[in-house]
Amino acid sequence: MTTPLLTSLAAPDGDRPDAVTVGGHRLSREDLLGAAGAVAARVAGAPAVAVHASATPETVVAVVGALLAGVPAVPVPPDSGPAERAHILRDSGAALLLAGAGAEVAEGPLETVRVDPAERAEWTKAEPEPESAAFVLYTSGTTGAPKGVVISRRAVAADLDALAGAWAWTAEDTLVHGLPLFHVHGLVLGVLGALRTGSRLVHTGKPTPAAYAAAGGSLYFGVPTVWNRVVRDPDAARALSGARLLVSGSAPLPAPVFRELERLTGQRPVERYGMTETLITVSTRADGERRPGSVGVPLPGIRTRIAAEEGAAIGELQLTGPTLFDGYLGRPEATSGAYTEDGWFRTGDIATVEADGFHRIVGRASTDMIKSGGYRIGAGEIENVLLDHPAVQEAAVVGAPHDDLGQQIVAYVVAEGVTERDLIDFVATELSVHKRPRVVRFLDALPRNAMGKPQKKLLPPV
Ligand code: MCA
Ligand code: AMP
Repeated sequence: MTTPLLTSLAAPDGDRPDAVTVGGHRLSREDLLGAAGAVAARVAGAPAVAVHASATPETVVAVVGALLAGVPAVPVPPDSGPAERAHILRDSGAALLLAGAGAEVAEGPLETVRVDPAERAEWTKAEPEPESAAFVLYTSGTTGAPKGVVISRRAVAADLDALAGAWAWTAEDTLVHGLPLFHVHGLVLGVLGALRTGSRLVHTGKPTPAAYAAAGGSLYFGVPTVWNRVVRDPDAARALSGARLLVSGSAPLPAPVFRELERLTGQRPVERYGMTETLITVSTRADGERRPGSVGVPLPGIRTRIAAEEGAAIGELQLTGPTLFDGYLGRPEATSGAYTEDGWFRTGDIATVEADGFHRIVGRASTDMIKSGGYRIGAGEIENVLLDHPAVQEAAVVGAPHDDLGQQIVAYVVAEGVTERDLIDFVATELSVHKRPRVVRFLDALPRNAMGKPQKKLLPPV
């Protein structure tokens, strides 16, 4: 039986002044609970609350405050462009926007409530039902605008407990990372995981090799791009030799980066696999073997299967278990489409399972889902913005292999009287900065099949 999400949040005896450090600002657990209590009092009863999710202590206080009050938190990427932001605020049904005093928040439809980490108020109400929503996290599909993924308190608690077991993650640890606070990786694992296990948290603001090296942690989280940058800075990498566990996830960790990490730090990184919709479901373990290119075994409670053609060993990875989401907000058809008839979640990832149960993720079923720097980006969302530009007649967006980012966003367009820079900047005016194409290629026409459907596989290489 999973304990409620926030039960272990209260300050233990001998509360540390630096239980949570974000960008150099320190909070004890008592500080955090007091400030979050003040937020809870303000937001209680709201259907949902948006959070301007910059990498600041205010974001941590806002999210914990919403969780105390039982109000689903909707993190809004702080760099999101107007179209994306307006969509998230409207679609989520959020009644308020929480932001730090110093945050520049664009005028919008919602009242902005300023969060002050120095405020104190006691919150004494009972913990909300485990089945109630903790978060609505917006994530891209292959087409259209991002969908709100509803995640229950029970799913979060179950996932964090499973990970704590797999990684031997305890209150003795100091977790270090600098990932964004609006996704599962940085926010759910990287903040709530530290709070639930009781470990200290050092958020470095940005996930730079120098900041990781200086933080002196025992447990480090990074996306493969972060680990790639760490191994390119051998002094920073060597400074991590004393850590207990280096964990990679959100995208495939290239085998050469795995080996370089081992050479420079003396440790083989733990790789784990997850999705916004499922949380983390498969991982190598602190007490188990870690292999390059392998994400390990299902966490306790998770069942996996490969939906392969008769006789084939490779196919779509499908899952069931207690960490799965409750559906896409307001989209019953998209939700049911994400499941098989017999109730398994279709990840859209292509995988294979070795004889000893180790899982390898070998690709995505759809070329329209891009992973760049660990960010999930839908090709369709960018194509729609490009097509809104008056000079663009046709657009096809793909993820092309990239040494540092895993994939980079490349847009192929049929357009006249416009430059590459114009189009990159145009996308950035509507969507998050990381959704900008890195490269724009101009074509006379998109390759199409006999039915007139664009053929992305026939696009010329970058
Ligand atoms: C970027 N830049 C550009 C362009 N794109 N400039 C001109 N044109 C462009 N098209 C700028 C950036 O704004 C930045 O500028 C500079 O170039 C470098 O950008 P970049 O190479 O992207 O590096 P970065 O800004 O240092 O970011 C790398 C990063 C970041 C830190 C690894 O991608 C990141 O935080 N990724 C984490 C994503 C994540 O948390 N995903 C988890 C999803 P300037 O330097 O001026 O800012 S959750 C998930 O996946 C599941 C559940 C799971 O399994 O975890
Ligand atoms: P997101 O919803 O942003 O969390 O992205 C989920 C996707 O990230 C998955 O469907 C996978 O394609 C990818 N992913 C996450 N972790 C890994 C990993 N360790 N190896 C390969 N792909 C991963």
